[in-house]
Amino acid sequence: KRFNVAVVGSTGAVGEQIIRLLDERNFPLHELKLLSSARSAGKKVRFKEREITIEEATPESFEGIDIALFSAGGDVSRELIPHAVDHGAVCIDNTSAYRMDPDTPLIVPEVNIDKISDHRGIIANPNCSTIQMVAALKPLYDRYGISRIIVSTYQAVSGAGAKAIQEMLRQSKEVLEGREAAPELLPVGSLPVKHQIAFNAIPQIDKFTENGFTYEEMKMINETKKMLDDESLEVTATCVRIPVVYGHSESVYVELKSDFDVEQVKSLLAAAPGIVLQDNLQLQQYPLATEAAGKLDTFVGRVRRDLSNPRGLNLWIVSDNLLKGAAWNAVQIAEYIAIEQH
Ligand code: 11C
Repeated sequence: KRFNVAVVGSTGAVGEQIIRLLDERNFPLHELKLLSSARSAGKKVRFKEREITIEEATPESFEGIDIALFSAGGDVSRELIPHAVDHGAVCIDNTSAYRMDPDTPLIVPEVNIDKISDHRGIIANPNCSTIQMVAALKPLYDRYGISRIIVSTYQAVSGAGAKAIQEMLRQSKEVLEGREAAPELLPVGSLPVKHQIAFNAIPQIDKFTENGFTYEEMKMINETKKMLDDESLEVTATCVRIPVVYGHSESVYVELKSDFDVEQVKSLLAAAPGIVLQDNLQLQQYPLATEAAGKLDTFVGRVRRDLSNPRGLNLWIVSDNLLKGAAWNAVQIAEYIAIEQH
């Protein structure tokens, strides 16, 4: 079977990667429809020796579509996904709109592919910083159990979109030329106060919720519990934006429920699907955002036992936030749907 696929948000940082992956991985396509806001409609995109003209996404765009991949922001998803579902499409949503909806499975294939069929037309793709963390922790969760996770993130500007990349590069140039860096977008486009990202670290990703955590931090907490199907899991997160273009890095401390052997932990990680262990201290080998950029895997290193808690484990987890953190996880889900419906 070949599928009619729509990509909503075709010109965005994630949409572009989705289109590239569908092409490179030879997804069984019948027709590919590229959709966007009215502003980008009319642009042409090269796809397998031909050009596809981007069309404006409307409720009628989804007639005849089998699979629709959304990455145009939560508001667009909330508005258009119900129409796409009415037209019979299975929607893979890359925004936070439906992630915590009890009827919507939240899927990282390496973690909970068994839940992929439990949908009513919508499958949610988790937040980028959550995806790479749960992908790496799942083999440890299954083998030892996890009682507590403490994560601090070092997140790339591309997570905030193509404009944030430009802002970081522009500010870096301004600082290097001895001028004042003019913040225009980060930390959050819609909020009035802006901070310099060049040569800086901003401990705010997304807006603040009432409890003092940001939405990004709450996504890591809530989505992790949902995917591991464990409300008793204790999770705390501090999410920080740093001047890196591609690749989120995470310092993760976990408390395991049973005794572990560090070498066995490394073996489990090395054998886990989608995980690459990079941990050789003699060679100063550990995951780096510059090396993870452009790759589909999640990289784990600096694996070591905590000095005060023998069941505490420290890890450094890095992945390309636009790929495993977004486009690749979504295309992987689409590939599973294609196999299922074959
Ligand atoms: C960031 N994690 O790095 C965000 C981007 O809920 O899909 C992804 C937001 C989301 O800014």
